[in-house]
Amino acid sequence: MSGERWDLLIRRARLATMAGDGYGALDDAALAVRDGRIAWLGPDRELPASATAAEEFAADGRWVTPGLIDCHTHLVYAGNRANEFEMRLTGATYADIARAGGGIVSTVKATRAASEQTLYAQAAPRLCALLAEGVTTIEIKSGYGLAMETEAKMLRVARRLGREFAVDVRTTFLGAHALPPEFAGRPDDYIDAVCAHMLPAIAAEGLADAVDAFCDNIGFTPAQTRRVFEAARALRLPVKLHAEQLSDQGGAQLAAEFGALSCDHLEYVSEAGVVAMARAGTVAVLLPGAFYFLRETRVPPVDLLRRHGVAMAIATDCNPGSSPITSLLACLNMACTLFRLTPAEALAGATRHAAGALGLADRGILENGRRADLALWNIGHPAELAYHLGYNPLSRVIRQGSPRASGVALLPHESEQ
Ligand code: DI6
Ligand code: FE
Repeated sequence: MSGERWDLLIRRARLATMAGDGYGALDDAALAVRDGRIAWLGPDRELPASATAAEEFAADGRWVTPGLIDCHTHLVYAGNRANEFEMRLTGATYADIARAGGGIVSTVKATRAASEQTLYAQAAPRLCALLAEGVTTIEIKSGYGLAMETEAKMLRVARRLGREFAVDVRTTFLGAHALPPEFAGRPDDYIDAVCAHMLPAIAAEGLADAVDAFCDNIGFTPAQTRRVFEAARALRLPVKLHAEQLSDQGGAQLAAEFGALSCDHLEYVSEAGVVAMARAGTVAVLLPGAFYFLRETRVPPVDLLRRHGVAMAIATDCNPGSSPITSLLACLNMACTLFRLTPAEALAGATRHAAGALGLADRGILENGRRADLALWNIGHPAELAYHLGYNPLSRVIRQGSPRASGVALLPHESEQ
């Protein structure tokens, strides 16, 4: 029998496979790729002698992890809210600013006024910052248009970013993010519009992979959220929820009832909410950047989530109001320092469990048959990915089996090889 013929073979690597608990570490390992998928991995000395590869390189002991996955972002928006940052530092709260007509609605004004090209041009550098840290899959939400055409505009920009940059973009329709000014005092009428017009049209254009809502005292009620979820279900779109960020609304139970992929934030979730998520297999997406930036004091109940076996993901929540952060590695650090995750939990949260939060079974773990989305790091131990703050040890990225170059202007490490 003739030997295997691979497209790419990486030798003398250390793998953090992220399979099972911990890092799933494999020392002195090799990993082979064929047709964009992992075709073989194991101890270097067990490589089949007859196997050949079109391209081969030695990782020289560098660590290989799954490509990072940022599973919760609002990356596409116009303008910024540095003025509100200043206001909050002199006493105003996030909720005060939102109630006074600032907050999300001020970004809505800027985003509505921006052309598609402007939105693209403002989002692209943020995306580049994330890609430079080894992100290979990113979720991007709408939610700053809050009208049919402007929500579609945001999602088209997100899709375009996915075409023009070497990254997989998953889009989420977040029409129920805030009440647009023209519906002031009429939230149920706005939810009618979301369910009857906006969502069906967005779905018909293929612009959304999932549907999200903001269920909170400054967002929408559980009853309104339920209607959005029913509309999503009718269109066979999976749901996720901004749940219990500022108060406990029972959003986690509601989302679990709809088999939600994830509940995100969760600072105020109750044990009943955690139990419901565990039963439904809903991932808890923790967003330490928003907790940090809003100077919150109530941490999500990490011990409860662990005890009930709820998978925890970590994401940037990149947005102009509560988390203007474009570093997933910084969020891994904050997940450990602020929420007391272990570095292994944090890394699993940006790989395998982030994949789960997006319903993507084909990535997030190094294993035969999974996508060959890989990040190579100049580190001595994978805990360093959560340990450093403001330092980027990325060496190179392989996406679907190919070295990443196209569309990414700033991969300084690419030339090293
Ligand atoms: N919670 C958040 O953290 C973001 N959206 C949400 O519902 C913040 C969005 C913003 O302030 O612009
Ligand atoms: Fe968010």
